Amino acid sequence: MKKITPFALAVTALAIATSASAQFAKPDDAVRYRKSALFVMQQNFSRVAAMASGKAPFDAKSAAESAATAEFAGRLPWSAFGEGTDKGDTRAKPEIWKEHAKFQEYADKMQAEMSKLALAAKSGNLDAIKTAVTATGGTCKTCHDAYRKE
Ligand code: ASC
Repeated sequence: MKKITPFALAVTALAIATSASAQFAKPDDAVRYRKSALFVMQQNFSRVAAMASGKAPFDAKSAAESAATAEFAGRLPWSAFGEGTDKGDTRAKPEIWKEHAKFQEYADKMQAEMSKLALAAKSGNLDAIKTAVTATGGTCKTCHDAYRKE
């Protein structure tokens, strides 16, 4: 068996530590990745929001599935806002890279509210879903107002 050298260990450790930011071959891929994840999240969130507002008939199973998918997709975009990905086909404002901690705080808040929405949808309680949709939508808007171009 081949000996595992300290160098190989160090390379592996570094690869694991940087995998979130190094998973993209080029900046355009990071932009596409985060936009795709946000689109999947938005499509699923909107489906639940339409039920909450009465624009679509309430279907508990569909609401639970959509909210769970939105919750999962909502975890994905944030690792794709690494250094050097502020250019290209993006509406992301440069402030994101200057105030990264605040941006991440908004992202965390959205994920926390989206998790509550997924729980509410799993419970099938439409009133709880309505409350959670409003809270989650508020976190979307807060971040867009600060960090998304028109
Ligand atoms: C959506 C969507 C958003 C948020 C936001 C909530 O469905 O596309 O960006 O909700 O409008 O205020």
